[in-house]
Amino acid sequence: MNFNRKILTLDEFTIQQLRNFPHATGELSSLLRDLGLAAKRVNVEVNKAGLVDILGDHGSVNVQGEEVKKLDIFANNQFMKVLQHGVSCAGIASEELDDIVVFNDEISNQSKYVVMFDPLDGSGNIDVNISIGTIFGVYRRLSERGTPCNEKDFLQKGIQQVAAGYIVYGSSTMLVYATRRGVNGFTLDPSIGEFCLSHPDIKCPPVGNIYSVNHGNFFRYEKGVQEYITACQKKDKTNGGPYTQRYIGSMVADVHRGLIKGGIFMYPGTTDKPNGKLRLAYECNPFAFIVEVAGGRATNGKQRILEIEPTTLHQRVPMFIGSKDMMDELEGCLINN
Ligand code: P6P
Repeated sequence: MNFNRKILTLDEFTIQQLRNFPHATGELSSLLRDLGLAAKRVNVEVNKAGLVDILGDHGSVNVQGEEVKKLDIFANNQFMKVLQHGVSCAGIASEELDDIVVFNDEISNQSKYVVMFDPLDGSGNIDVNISIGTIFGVYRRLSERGTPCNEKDFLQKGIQQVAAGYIVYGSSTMLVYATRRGVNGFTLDPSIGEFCLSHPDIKCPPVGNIYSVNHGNFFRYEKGVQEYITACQKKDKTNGGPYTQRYIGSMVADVHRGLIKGGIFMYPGTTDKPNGKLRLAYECNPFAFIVEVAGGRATNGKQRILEIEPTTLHQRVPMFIGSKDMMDELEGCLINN
């Protein structure tokens, strides 16, 4: 084992990246460090969720009409506060909040970025100890610096993201983020309380053997999706298989696995919900940015997720994301039906 290998913390890594771009202001590096701090605070509560009265329903319902777990609220507040008290963010949008939050103070109004996040995705799994996660996307604001940010700052195409990432609170806690320069993963070392670079320059394998979809909806999917799922089931040694089906019901965990090992994750539209369930702004766009930078693809079945023109803050889109070759095969099935 190479004991001399320098372990880069998230802070050291972002500062190193900053040194590579002398003209950079450091605001993005500062924002990413702020998100890492909030993630560490959320991780503490997620890890002891079974021990304190932070489990269970909060009794309220969010804008999605879903029961809000106490950890949802805690996570939302941690990410919102750390960004509000930082120097890089003018405002946020969150899955847990009906409207945007404009920080509207002198320093925040001068900030360059806005952030959209799902503070705790997969929260339905909290009580049964299944991996959950935080997802975020960072945009350069369109509104004039020195003024409060506004709704238009939060209705940008995903292609406009300057950075995107997620935290997966799983067997270990990892923070993965992408800029246009690449995707890097950091694993939390509890002994020092720091995210340490563990997965440098992540590339999504062009093909994998895992397909991830909720089979319970099979007969409500469009024909092309049914055809692709059936093709996955028919894979064997003679045609690039066999494939395995894995579905955790926690998007962060399912997509993270595909990013690292290769594979495809699908949350298609159904006959009763043609736009599916996942939200464009703070679930689909961040992951589409990350996976595309890593060499994969992400579409709604018809166009790149990153090219979709948002119309509302919480709009839902069908989501297909993962290894390039598997996405190409899916596209063939969709076009032919
Ligand atoms: P279903 C979790 O609630 C979530 O938003 C995603 O994390 C996950 O991929 C999806 O919903 C699971 O939805 O309908 O398959 O249970």
